[in-house]
Amino acid sequence: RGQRGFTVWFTGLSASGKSTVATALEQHLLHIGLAAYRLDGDNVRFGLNKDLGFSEKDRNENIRRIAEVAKLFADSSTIALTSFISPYRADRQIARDLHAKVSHPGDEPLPFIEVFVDVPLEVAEKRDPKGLYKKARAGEIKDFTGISAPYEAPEAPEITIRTDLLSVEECVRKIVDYLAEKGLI
Ligand code: GGZ
Repeated sequence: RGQRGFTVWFTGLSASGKSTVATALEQHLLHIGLAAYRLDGDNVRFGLNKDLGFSEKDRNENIRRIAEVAKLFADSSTIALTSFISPYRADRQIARDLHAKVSHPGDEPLPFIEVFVDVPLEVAEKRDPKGLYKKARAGEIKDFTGISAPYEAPEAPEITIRTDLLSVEECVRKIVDYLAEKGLI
């Protein structure tokens, strides 16, 4: 049996470090010869989902489509890595349930690993690499996650990483160790 696909679903605040860790994880997986593909705002929100904004309804639809695409990648034996805020618990549950539902009779469900990129809001706000928190505080961006829109932290993520306490390499190691322990890689 060859490599099976699965989805690693990162969730966390803006500037929590999702994309940084997902990118380093992708590099690691490619380096050890596994097919991995990262979905993030840069390749999804400017293409497939360019019709969507940041209202609750649009975020629901953003995540729904991303979950469908991640599942297609996983179904093609690729490791799908998604890095979106995905602030609503119900939306992440929909993504998880979608992976549990087999597309072809007799198939195994596709594993779904939720990674909570957990940093305190103060840390993310202090990083503020794009100045978005500052704008949100000033009222120049409405519905900004953590400031004027909710972030519902996961209750039972497979993995939690603190990017303010661990290095990027240590975060990747923690995820890789989990995947190896589960026999996924
Ligand atoms: C949150 C926003 C917003 C609002 C623009 N709220 O740090 P970034 O810039 O690069 O990543 C954030 C990204 C969030 O898009 P997602 O598709 O991950 O969000 S969700 O899962 O909630 O649908 C941020 C930028 O877009 N951004 N406006 N109002 N983040």
